[in-house]
Amino acid sequence: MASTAAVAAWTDGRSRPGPTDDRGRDRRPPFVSLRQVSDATTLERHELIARGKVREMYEAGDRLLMVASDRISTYDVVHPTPIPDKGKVLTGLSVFWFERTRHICQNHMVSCTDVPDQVRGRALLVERLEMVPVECVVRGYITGSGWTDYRATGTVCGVELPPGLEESAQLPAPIFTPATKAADGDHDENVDFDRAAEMIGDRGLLEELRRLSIELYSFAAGHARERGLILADTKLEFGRDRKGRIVLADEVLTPDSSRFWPADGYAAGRSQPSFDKQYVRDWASASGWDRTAPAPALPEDVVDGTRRRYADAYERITETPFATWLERSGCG
Ligand code: Q0N
Repeated sequence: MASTAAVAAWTDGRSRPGPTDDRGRDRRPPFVSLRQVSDATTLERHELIARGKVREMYEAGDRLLMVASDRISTYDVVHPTPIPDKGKVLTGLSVFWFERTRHICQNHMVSCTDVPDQVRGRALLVERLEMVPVECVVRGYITGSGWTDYRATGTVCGVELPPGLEESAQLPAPIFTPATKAADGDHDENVDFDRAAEMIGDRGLLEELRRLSIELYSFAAGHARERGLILADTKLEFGRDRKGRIVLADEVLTPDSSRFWPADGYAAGRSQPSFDKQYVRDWASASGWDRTAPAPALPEDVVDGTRRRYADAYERITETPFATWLERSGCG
């Protein structure tokens, strides 16, 4: 895990000059250090085993504790200002999907209540697995790195697509486009099926993961579409338990692992606004930030607007008040 690099990315000093006003004053919002970010969690009684940009994994006996923070990233850089409740929304959404997709695949969730008070509502106790070192991406629409690769080659991860697709177009059928962590540990690299099969050393396993991934995507995309959201794509991770069974892991079908677009106003031929982050991206672009670390602190109205969008996403997808999650997980 690239923990040092990931932490450095959001604690960097401000070495580069930023935008200035007409009298040469720095227009950037004040830099907020890591220590001021409310949820830079350290759980005293649990060993940290992995830290991502916005999540941490801790040891918990023979199990693991997966903790979602309130940190938010845009353009791959984490902002110093947390979005209150974001970690709880993402955890509540993962639990919703874990419970709704059991008929398709077993998953690693053990409990959402048997967790330390400090992280209650945004942590899950999970089964410890042997992870399959491939990110299982399913795309129903052509965007992001898929769109970049398609424009260059007419294919994505070796999957040939019809000519003449427009940006954000729906694909004739969802496609499986595996990715692996690049050498820098930070970026994902698209790979074709053969390469991914070689990396995990078991072609039959990858065929089964492709089948499960497409089934999970199709189920979730149908559910989302009935509630006014397009699920453009999603990234899934799997592992194997002690009995060798395939188990769905990580977070699932959250705005951090998937692209949700409002169906209202969707049109191919351009990029689509993200349901959750567009507010932050629009503000960040207008602020003059050049999209390199450190990311600017976010003003209160952007934080509040984004927080509302995350809660809305939870309520739209689950058709349940967000307060129900807070009560169920013991925060209420
Ligand atoms: C694991 N990662 C990568 C959380 C997610 N059930 C599991 N058993 C063993 N290892 C893992 C899981 C899971 N899920 C997965 N690292 C360890 C993604 N992480 C990054 C940090 O936060």
